[in-house]
Amino acid sequence: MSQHAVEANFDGLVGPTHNYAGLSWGNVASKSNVNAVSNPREAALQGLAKMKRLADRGYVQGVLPPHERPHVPTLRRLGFTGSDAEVLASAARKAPELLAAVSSASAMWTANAATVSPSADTADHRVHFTPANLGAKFHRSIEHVVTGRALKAIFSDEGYFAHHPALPPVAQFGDEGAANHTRLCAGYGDPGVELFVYGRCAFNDAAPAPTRYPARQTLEASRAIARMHGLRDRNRVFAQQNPAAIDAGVFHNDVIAVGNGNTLFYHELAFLDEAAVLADLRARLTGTDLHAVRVSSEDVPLEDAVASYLFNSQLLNAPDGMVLAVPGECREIASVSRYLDALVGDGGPITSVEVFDVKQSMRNGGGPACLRLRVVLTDDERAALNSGVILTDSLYERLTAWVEAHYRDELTQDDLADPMLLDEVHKALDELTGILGLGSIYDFQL
Ligand code: SUG
Repeated sequence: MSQHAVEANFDGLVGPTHNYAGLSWGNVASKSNVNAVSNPREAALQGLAKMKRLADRGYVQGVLPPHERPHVPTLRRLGFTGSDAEVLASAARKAPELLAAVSSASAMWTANAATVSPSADTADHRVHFTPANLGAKFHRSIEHVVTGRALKAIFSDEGYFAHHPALPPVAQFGDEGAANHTRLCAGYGDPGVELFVYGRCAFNDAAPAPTRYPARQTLEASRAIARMHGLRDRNRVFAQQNPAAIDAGVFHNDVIAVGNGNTLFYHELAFLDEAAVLADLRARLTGTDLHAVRVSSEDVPLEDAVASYLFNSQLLNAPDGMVLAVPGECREIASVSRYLDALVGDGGPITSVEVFDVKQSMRNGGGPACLRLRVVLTDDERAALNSGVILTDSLYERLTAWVEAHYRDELTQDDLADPMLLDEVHKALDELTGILGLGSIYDFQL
């Protein structure tokens, strides 16, 4: 039976150590901005402004907290000893690449936080969450512990919410969460089809795979999550990403496709077998017909799609159709800007475009869609969650003041070893868990 449900978007609040360390081979923006000076304050305020604009438009908007960085416990696990200040100084001297990795604010990209299956799709009719192991990159592989704690603190009612541990931390189960997962449905409360997109098959060496850049998500990981979440065959489709797209810098599927409701907006080079993906979706989607909005290479060459992050947009229901919330870079690239102008007038499902400035995040390869985790919730589930994380006018004001009080406006790689930075972060995050009503979720608090 279908219930009224909404899509809530939980954005990652950018952490105080946001920096450009060039940590993500395969992510063109991350590599090309290595060692640039970041502005954590501006980054966090850009993120909050995006959340506020969407909340003002009536969308349910939540906030997920940043993580404790630099993560000193990880440096200790890697053999650094002494006081916290000594650990930081010694890591900076002997292994600056490790200090950079444990200092990344990458938890801001909450599309990678977890895979979420709405209760309308799952066997036990609960919302299921699996934090992503993010095993492809060391700096991201340390996120799932605190992500899991935060999700449990927010969605704590076991009558409505089920939490699974991250998959085994090996490359064969590489899992990147919702960045490789999108859901198509008639209404949000109706059973839907969850599309899991993987980059390679881990247990089949003969299967096609990219040759230049890594494929982060495996078929085996996607299948395991679908099993854990209790999805039936009619509720899920597995599709392989086009290896050539990964080799062109499409490190997650959400850099080349996005779905909402009955609409899949994608580039013609997104999937290895486009026709099969569409046929599989059509065969399973009930109560509506699939709208495939296909962008050709002729209209938008793959490299323009990667540079503009056209597909890393949020596709949201609007009163008169759907709105595409795009990053500002889409208006700076001629082919993409032209395409968007034509798209809104073509009589299709996407009826408007809104531009968001998330430049600080974009320089690390994170657009509007990377910054949010979608959680479809029925009215009862929404009433059951910890509402301290839902953005209201007053929470927005408190968070803005909190950022202004605690964040620096400039951060370089050298600053990461500054013991004062660690103190600032602990103080800020301790205050934040109070503001959001999360209890203790950080190692330094436990
Ligand atoms: O995992 N960048 C992130 C960007 C994640 C984007 N998310 C989605 N597409 N959903 C990544 O590659 C770069 C950090 C640095 O280089 O400092 C980074 O981790």
